[in-house]
Amino acid sequence: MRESRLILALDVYDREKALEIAERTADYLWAIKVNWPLITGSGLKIITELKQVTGLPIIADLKLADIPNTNRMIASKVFEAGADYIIVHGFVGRDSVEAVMGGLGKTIIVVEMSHPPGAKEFIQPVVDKLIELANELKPFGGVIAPATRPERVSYIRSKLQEGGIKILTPGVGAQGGKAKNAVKAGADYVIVGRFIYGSDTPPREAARGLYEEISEVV
Ligand code: OMP
Repeated sequence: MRESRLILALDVYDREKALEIAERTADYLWAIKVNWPLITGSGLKIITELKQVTGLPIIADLKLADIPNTNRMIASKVFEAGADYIIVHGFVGRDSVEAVMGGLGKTIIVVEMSHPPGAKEFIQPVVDKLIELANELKPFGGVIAPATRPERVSYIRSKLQEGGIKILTPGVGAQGGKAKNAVKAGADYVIVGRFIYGSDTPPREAARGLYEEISEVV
């Protein structure tokens, strides 16, 4: 089986539900992304449990956007819990991102967001600066770019220097983006939540369908 490029966005509150969805879909995933809904609903220990149960990399999507000391303090506990990656906002500045990069795991920087029209309001005008920051701060886990706008993924890909900076794209399914189009535009990974755990199709089948769709174009 080809290595997966699918990341499950596990945005539920409940521990048992999260573990069940993770177990059922794990065969078709590269990683699991945990966000505030699950951390506030089930506690930080859910990161440790998900890692033990699935053996997959865990991305903590905290979108950290604070002063360096606070970013560092939060990241340290989250890496200790077993997270392999943490998502941070770049717009707060280089020092705040570097504070997270000094930790145990890897950092993923938000370069452009998926939601219309909010993403266009403040972040899109500074995307070039955020790409510049990403190019300067490597090595790290990657950048976030919008699957809802594949043309922006292509643009971001064209501006990122060669050398292993991965692009992770949310916005497939519930937000209207297509996995295939994001990958064709240059995404390395596709992040999907509700389309997997919140539709009529059982989560394992939905994950398998996305895995196969992505495999057709890579
Ligand atoms: P679904 O819309 O249910 O597939 O979930 C998308 C996931 O990706 C959620 O966890 C969002 O918080 C996250 N996300 C976005 O949807 N848009 C972004 O611009 C950035 C992220 C993210 O950083 O993962």
